[in-house]
Amino acid sequence: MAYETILFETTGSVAVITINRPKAMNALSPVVIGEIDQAIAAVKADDAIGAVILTGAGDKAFVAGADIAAMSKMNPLEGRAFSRAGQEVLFNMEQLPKPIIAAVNGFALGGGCEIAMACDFIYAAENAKFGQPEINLGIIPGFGGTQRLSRLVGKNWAKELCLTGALISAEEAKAIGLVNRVFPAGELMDAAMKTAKGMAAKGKVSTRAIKELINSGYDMPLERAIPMESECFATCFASPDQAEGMGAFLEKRKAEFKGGLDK
Ligand code: CO8
Repeated sequence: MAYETILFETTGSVAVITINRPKAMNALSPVVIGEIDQAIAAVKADDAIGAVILTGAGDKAFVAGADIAAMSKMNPLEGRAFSRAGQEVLFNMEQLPKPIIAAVNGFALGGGCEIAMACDFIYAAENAKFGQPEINLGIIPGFGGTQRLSRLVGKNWAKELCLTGALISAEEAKAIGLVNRVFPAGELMDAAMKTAKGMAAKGKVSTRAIKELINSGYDMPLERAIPMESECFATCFASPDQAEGMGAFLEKRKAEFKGGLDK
């Protein structure tokens, strides 16, 4: 598949999607959004890929937001269509049965922070900056920022970031729970790749179940969410990975998970 605004590469079982508009700080235009969606669909369809890294080209920006030049010409209906299209892509990322790491290598602002939050977790370079500065443009976050941010860091931090438009450092983002780990810039991709490879080698049925359970159970009352875990736990016993994982433990060898994943 030929892409115009992203790079799509695979290293063994890991796909790396790089948003590639460094001159525009990797801003998300409608074309970028569409191409990320195509790349996610390609990952979903490819059984050889077990994990994804999403990053930005260059050393300044992960994604500095939705494309302000493109948005400046939108009427309300186009604005809503753009917002909905972006939100659908982020849902597709969340529902992908394979883990996605956001490797944030610079500015992750507005839509950039939002797309990072739709990944399963965020690794950041020391120079990364996070923020929801839409309020400075007379708009609000439109790719889920008011919702995912508060779920990740709590209502008070979400309000401070969205209402002030202030940027925070990678270390501050880690302290409030937005970022999992911070690395020197030159070590970010190697660290993300190591974690992605490790996750890609796990059983696909267990990986899918864990991602689905944590995402969908998060907003549910515990008494409804916990039984879902039992059902998924039971399903794991239908996968060859369960026999392999437990067999390998008992035989004191490393498990080799080969179970498939129905799409
Ligand atoms: N969109 C388009 N172009 C951008 C963007 C952007 N978000 N960010 C940077 N650029 C461009 C600049 O215009 C500039 O282009 P040129 O060289 O042609 O003048 C180039 O990238 C380099 O940028 P700067 O010269 O500004 O570089 P600095 O290092 O001085 O500053 C910053 C970097 C701090 C990242 C600065 O560029 C900035 O503040 N960018 C805007 C950040 C922002 O406000 N982001 C939020 C956008 S709104 C949004 O994301 C809403 C999401 C939901 C949408 C819902 C749909 C309706």
